[in-house]
Amino acid sequence: MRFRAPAHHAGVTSRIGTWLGIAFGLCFLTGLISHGVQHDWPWPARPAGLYRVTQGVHVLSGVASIPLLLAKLWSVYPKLFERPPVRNVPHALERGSILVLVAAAFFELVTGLFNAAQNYPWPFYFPTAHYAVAWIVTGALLVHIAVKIPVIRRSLEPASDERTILSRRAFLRTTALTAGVAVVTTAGVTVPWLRKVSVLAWRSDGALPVNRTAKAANVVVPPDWRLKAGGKTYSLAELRAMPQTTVELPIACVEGWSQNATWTGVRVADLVSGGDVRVESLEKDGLYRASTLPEVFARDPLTLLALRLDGEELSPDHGYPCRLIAPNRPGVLQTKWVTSLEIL
Ligand SMILES: Nc1nc2c(c(=O)[nH]1)N[C@H]1C(S)=C(S)[C@@H](COP(=O)(O)O)O[C@H]1N2
Ligand SMILES: [Mo]
Repeated sequence: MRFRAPAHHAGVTSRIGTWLGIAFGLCFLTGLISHGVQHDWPWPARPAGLYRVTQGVHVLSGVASIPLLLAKLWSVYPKLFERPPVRNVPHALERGSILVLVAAAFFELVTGLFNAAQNYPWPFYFPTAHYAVAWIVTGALLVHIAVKIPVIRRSLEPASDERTILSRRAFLRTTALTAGVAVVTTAGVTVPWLRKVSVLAWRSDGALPVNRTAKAANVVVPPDWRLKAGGKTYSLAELRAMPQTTVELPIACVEGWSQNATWTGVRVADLVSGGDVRVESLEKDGLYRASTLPEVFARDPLTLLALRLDGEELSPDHGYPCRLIAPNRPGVLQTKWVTSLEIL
């Protein structure tokens, strides 16, 4: 029998495969939630911080998957270069499905990482491509698991030789540790108490990040600015004179960062009521210039047209003169520079 390095043993591959399967499963489900929330699938307004948690899990399970996928490939790599490359039709199908799985999985992890860094060095629209390929990964993964169940079963039986067991364990431990370190060093983007140890976390200096500045969005507030809401118009002074509510709510960006802040302003329910609300901004043609606020959100007492952030008047970059802030909603739908709220 040919010698096999412990890392290349089927037992190691199966275990790492199981971890990777769990990470991908979590990533897929939370990604599906995020897609649904942005495409008018039913989604509740409470608990207020739920989306922050699901999107945090999405980004961190993706981060954990990177070292897990690399370790998994390392553990099977002698097989990837097997000769002859194709033995028969079932073998060709199996290898083909693995090729699709690996390519699609890499595509998801790499595009996800670039998106988190707000870097888009490709011609396609990230959300559509990332969403479509997620289904390819999931489909190919289910086929792969179904095909491999007998191998997985056999390989998870205890090994007999003590030395092999120890070196396999060492490889598994290193893999788990690497995945853990990857998560802990980035989790500060969304988990406040990890901010200090998250040396690789992007956007974790404690201040509320700005995703699109007023300048980038080409927003200029005209001197005669008025809010149109429910068939009436309001000046900023009139909005300030209305009953004010203060809430603590996060911005949970789809790109992975999230951060709590204290918002003060007028309840949306005091301005419009009786249906889903279209929120329009001063922005002329950005992708996120407007959003739809489903009725359950519009009548929630936590949903505000905010005029103040952390006790100060909103800065231009955070949405002056007023911006939407609602519970349990992705950052991309928390429209800044609002000009009108109209019932659809
Ligand atoms: N009009 C408008 N509103 C917008 C955006 C935008 O591009 N245009 N970006 C959104 C995104 S992606 C996020 S994460 C939040 C960020 O809010 P902040 O910049 O105040 O932190 O604003 C949202 N509101
Ligand atoms: Mo965002």
